[in-house]
Order: sequence, then structure tokens, then C-alpha cells
Amino acid sequence: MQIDRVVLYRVRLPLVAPFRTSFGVETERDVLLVEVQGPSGSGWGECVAMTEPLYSPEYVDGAHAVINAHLVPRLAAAGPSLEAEDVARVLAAVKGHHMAKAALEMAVLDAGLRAAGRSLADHLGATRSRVPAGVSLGISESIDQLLQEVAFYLGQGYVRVKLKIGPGWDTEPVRAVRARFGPDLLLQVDANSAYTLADSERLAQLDEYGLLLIEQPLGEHDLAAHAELACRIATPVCLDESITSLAVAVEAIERGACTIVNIKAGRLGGYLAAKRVHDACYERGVPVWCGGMLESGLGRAANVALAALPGFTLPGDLSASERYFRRDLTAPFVLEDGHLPVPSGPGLGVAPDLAFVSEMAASVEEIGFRTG
Ligand code: OSB
Ligand code: MG
Repeated sequence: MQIDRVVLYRVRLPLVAPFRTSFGVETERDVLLVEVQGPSGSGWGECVAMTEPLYSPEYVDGAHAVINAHLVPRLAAAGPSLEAEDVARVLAAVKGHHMAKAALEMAVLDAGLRAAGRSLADHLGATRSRVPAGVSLGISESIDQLLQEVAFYLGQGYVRVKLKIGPGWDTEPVRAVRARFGPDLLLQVDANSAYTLADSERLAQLDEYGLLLIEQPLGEHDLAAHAELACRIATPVCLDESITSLAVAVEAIERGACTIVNIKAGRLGGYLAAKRVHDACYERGVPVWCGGMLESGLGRAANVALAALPGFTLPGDLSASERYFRRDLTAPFVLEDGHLPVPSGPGLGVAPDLAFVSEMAASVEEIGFRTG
């Protein structure tokens, strides 16, 4: 795979509705797209870093800067031929910045697979042609509004509901949703690290509602506290923010900090690292599911491919395009009987709508690779 240049696009996509979590409110998605271009065609990556460093230390302006100043120059220096499998090693001297690295690796992966006529799903080892769709619902204005939202998405066919929670919005919404929609609804909650171990009695009050899991109740770096909490509550603990590498995933499982893992390629440094975490969990019998970061159709295509691997036994945060955006950057992902189809075309199997990307682009930068 020869790369001649990298093009970075910043595209602002308004969300159809504000998305409120324990760490803040999102009203638009500031998407950083990476296109790698070479003689055999181009490939696309999406950086999932958010506007502010509130979910994790990364944020989109920082990712953009590190890609420009530190990552692209290393790719350019790596020589005329580069495979996706080389990208992580070439970038390894730069510490952290997993979301920035993941975006570049995703673009190289897409370019290579497109040129080879092979789908990302096949390349990763997908065993399914469609994946169940879950929906992640932000903190609402009121219980009434939340119940309406849940009813709306269940009407659309979503097979699992996740409620964002935080202090002041936890047992009441969960109780209300259970009471209204019954015991068979697949229901889980995500605290985005809003609690401490001192809240364990409050969190134990969720035990009676038969949740699939509680996601990231405590701090990102606090595996020991998660292991202690897991002993104090009946709801299975799942980690999101904490799972920053394969080593941490294995440690979290071995220490009893979680019994379920949320896999996000951006947080782990790419889809290839995400596959390795999947494999390690699969070997250990630990269920995994595919998290989301309000991706456009490009990131969504890759997430859906990843979620088609056999260890993804729980529905992911994989929703239809219209749940996020009035118009997506690709052909929209549409729910089919509560599922999303796994793209089967070469690479990501979806292409950006270039006219729409240009129309929405706040900036476009081309970085040429000097060769010879
Ligand atoms: O914690 O899973 C999370 C969105 C942005 C940042 C973090 C998270 C989320 C979501 C939304 O829960 C998942 C989605 O539908 O993309
Ligand atoms: Mg989460």
C-alpha cells in the first residue's frame, strides 16, 4: 500500500437532539475524517475524539494537532509501502493518543482492503451478516420524556436500551422504565465514571431491576475500586473508559473489576487492537459488546463489522444514522428488524458522500508525503 498524501477534514454535523451524559451535553458532532490517498486509491478513517476532553483525555483539536505534527510525519518516514498491520508499530513512539492513531490506521486499513477487494468484516473475522441494534439514551429533562423516548425507540425495533445515569438520575429513571416496559426489556445503564465507592449502597439499589450491566460506574484508573464494587452489587460491572489496552483488559478481568467489556476501537488505538481485545475476552469466556462514540456512517460501518465477530454476544451501541443525524456522511444505516446490516463491499463497504462532506467541511488540509 503506497500512500502519497493524507487529507484531513473537519466536518460539523448537528445532532438531531442534544445528548446529555454525566460529563456534559453534545449538540453537534465535530468529526475529524482522515483520507489516505495513493496510486491504488484512497481509504477513510474517522477520529472519534469528542469536542472536549470529558469522556477521556483526548479531544478533537488535540487529535488533529497530534496527527499533523507527530503521526503523519512518522507514517511518511516509514517508507514507500505501508500496511495497516504496520501502523501501530510505526506510531508507537508517540505515547497515548489512541483515537488519533486509530483514525489513521482505519484509513490505511480501508485503503488496503479496498485495493484487495476484501471487506473489513471478512478481514476481522466476522461471522454474521447483521448485528442487533441497541440505543443509548442521554439524561432527559423528565421521567415522562424518557419514557416517551424509550417507547419511540422500541417502536423502531431497537432490541436493547441503555440509559445514561449519574447522581440524581439513576434509580428513578431505571425504576420507571422497568415498570413501564416490563422485565423482558434488555436494559443497561452507563455512568461514565460519575460515582465513587462511597455510592455503592445507592448503586446496589439498582440490583432489583435486573439490568444486563452497569457500565463504568467509577473512575477510569480505579480497577481496584471496580473490583470491590463488583463484590457489593449484583448487577454485572462492565468497563468502558478503563479499557485502554489489551493489557488493561486482561488485568481488569483477572482482578474481577469487570465481567463484561465494552470494546471501542478508538479508545484502544484501532480496529486491529480491538480485535485482539475481542479475542482475549472470547478465550476467557467474557462477553463483549461494541460501544459507540456518535460516529458518522464511516465509523459506524467499521463498528458494525467489528460487532459481527463471534464474541460480541451482547447488542452494541449501534443505532441507525437517523438516531444521530438528519443526514449522514454516507448512505444512511437503516434498522432492519432491529438489526444493522454488516457492509460486505471492499474495505468499510461504505463511501463518504463527498459533496456533502465538502459542503459541511469547516476545514480541509492536504499533507503530501515526500518520496525519494
Ligand atoms: O460512554 O458509551 C459512552 C457517546 C459518546 C461518548 C461516550 C459514550 C457515548 C454513548 C453513545 O453512550 C453511544 C452511541 O450511540 O454512539
Ligand atoms: Mg460508556
